[in-house]
Amino acid sequence: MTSHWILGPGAIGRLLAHSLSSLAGVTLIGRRTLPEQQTITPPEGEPRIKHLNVITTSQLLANAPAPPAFVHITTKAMAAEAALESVADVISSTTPLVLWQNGFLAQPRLTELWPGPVLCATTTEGAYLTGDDGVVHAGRGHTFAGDLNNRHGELAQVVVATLTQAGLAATAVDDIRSRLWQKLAVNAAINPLVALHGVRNGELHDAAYAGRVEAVVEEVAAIMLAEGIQAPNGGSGLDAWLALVWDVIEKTANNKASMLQDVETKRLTERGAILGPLIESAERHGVGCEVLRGLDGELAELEAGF
Ligand code: KPL
Repeated sequence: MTSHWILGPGAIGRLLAHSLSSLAGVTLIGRRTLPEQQTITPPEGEPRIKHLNVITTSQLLANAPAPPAFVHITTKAMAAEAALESVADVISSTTPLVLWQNGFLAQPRLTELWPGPVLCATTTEGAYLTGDDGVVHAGRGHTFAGDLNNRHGELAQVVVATLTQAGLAATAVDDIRSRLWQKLAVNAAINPLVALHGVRNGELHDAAYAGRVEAVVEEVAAIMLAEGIQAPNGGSGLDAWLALVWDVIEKTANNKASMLQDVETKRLTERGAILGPLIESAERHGVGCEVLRGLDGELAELEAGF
């Protein structure tokens, strides 16, 4: 049986563990002890309890199981590198990694750092935790996977075939970099504003926020152009980016965005992985980014109080 290690027992990590456990050996690894009896509530149907192999990093290091065929990293962006470091001594340096982070921070760093193949995944699967022993698979989505240098297409095919067989529809792509930046653009337009104002995504339509959304998207569209990222849905320029952002806001109107959830629970946000690459790119290309810098500063101030 192929074995998959999953570093990071958050919502996506646990969804992945439940899904893959029917066809592969799965070890779910976290920093603290979690129950082995884990419940998943699928989008359709009743909650199901499963026994998962859930262990802490210290337990893994003290008594490492056979090395895995794949390591999935499902931590927050800023914790991905440390998560990999924590198991690097007990896996082969040729082990393929699959990175599931938001933004564009962990992906280029680990692609450069890790000698083995590094795939990146971006998903629209909806999932949230209900406690230490439960995850709700709130909505089915789609996962795209590929590597930043397009050198591991066959491996990406293997991974997406496994995911699809496990019930998580997935496609291998040769433009994962653009897809990660497109998701980052949407996250930058929604996450900081809802987190700072404590509102659900749909409230960004209100007159109090709509202008700020458009100001962010204006900067983001100029950065994407400079960075050579294709505008979404075959469109071009600012209008295409605005249409995408408003469409996501509409479709996720009732969502509490991930950054708002972080702020509410006084956890550090992913601003470094979402706003960081945009600001860095703007500076590199000489494009204005005062609005993005302002949001980053406001979030930094908020986080300083945690
Ligand atoms: O991906 C999201 C998030 O919450 O991080 C968005 C698109 C903003 C939906 O809530």
